Amino acid sequence: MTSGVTRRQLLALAAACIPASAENFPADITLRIGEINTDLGRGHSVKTLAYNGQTPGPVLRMTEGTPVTIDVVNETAQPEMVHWHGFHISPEVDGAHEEGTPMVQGHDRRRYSFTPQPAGTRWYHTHAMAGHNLRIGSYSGQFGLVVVAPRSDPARYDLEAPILLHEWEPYFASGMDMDVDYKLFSVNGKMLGAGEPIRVKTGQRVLFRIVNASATMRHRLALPGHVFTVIALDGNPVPTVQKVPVLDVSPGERVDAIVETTSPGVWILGEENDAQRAAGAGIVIEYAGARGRPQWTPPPKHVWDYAVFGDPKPPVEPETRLPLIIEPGKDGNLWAINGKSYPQTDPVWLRPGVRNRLVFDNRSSMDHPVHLHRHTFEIVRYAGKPVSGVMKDVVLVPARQTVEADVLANNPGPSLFHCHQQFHMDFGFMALMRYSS
Ligand SMILES: [Cu+2]
Repeated sequence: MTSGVTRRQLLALAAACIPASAENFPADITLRIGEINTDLGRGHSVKTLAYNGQTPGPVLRMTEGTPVTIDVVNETAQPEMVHWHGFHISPEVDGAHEEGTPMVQGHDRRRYSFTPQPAGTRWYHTHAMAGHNLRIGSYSGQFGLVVVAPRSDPARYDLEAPILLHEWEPYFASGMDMDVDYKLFSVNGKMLGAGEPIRVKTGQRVLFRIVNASATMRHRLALPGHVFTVIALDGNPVPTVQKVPVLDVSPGERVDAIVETTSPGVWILGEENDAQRAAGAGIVIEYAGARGRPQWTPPPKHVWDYAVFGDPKPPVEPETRLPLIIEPGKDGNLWAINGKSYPQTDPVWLRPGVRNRLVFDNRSSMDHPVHLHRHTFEIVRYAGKPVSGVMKDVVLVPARQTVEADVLANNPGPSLFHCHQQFHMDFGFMALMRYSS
């Protein structure tokens, strides 16, 4: 009667009888938040907060539609919060306490369980407020890439290369505590020339998954001798695949770009800005057999335009329009939305099940990368020009311009909307979107 039943099968049967609600089975992924001393290279090391002893944190791989459990172990004394950026998940696990996700208290742990969707280049990062403390929040090393694999893979490539941009040693550049600048820059946690190069061979298709994990800075990247074929923005495939010489990535944004390796040599994939590149903002791309100093030549002048990746057909008309006026705040608040600063901002009421048009009216003299949690929006008008089919979760709203984006309200619950510039978010630029009944 025992024939065919192995000890392993008996153990599996026993395990299946334990209620899954208890945290008595190991999580798929464990993230430990702790302080590290990270070596950026070139004689620089910085003390920071990071996941699993490394910055960036580990690349996490999930599959669209396959449930995942993540244990977050907070080994610091302060409350922390991991946000799953670009996921359509519930507010209890999204990672914003304003939506209702519980904080992970100091020296405590919490389990996040969700079903990842949609597929694409996503990322995870702390959602803790920083205020004037430039050692915590998104100024720290708490960020990492998540690749959510589609059930069937449309992208064809030979090599995948994550590129995570970050800065270190932040300081207040002006006396007004408004302008954060940095001494050091890194790609994948290393200053240019310090880490391992990305090793390629002639004739490959390399998929760069670029994440701007900066707390405050927009970046422009180029790779001399090559062009980028942009296939996705914020992880979502674009309707029109386009070749561009420069990628422009605002805080929170992602770009998926294919590079065909047709120019043997040793090259710098780096920031267009010379001073930032000199301070570490780049990584070496090395062809097999190539020798010599990494080469850099300035890219041609290029104006980044989301619209070139769009669909030529006009956007669909929305059911409702929601104005969001962005202005400097009053009474010590730096920023306001519709005249009020967070936490006083009025909720933005989404009509459930329909296309809601968000009208970002930036009446300030600064650009703002605005981010909506738990949803994807479609850019429908950018600085006066109609666009369609470009699906994102962060959009740069330029100074004195209006940007319109449609959100299909199909993921009920409170959803945070904020500027991804940490200093703006921390000083008023945040509101909750809610579903009307
Ligand atoms: Cu902003």
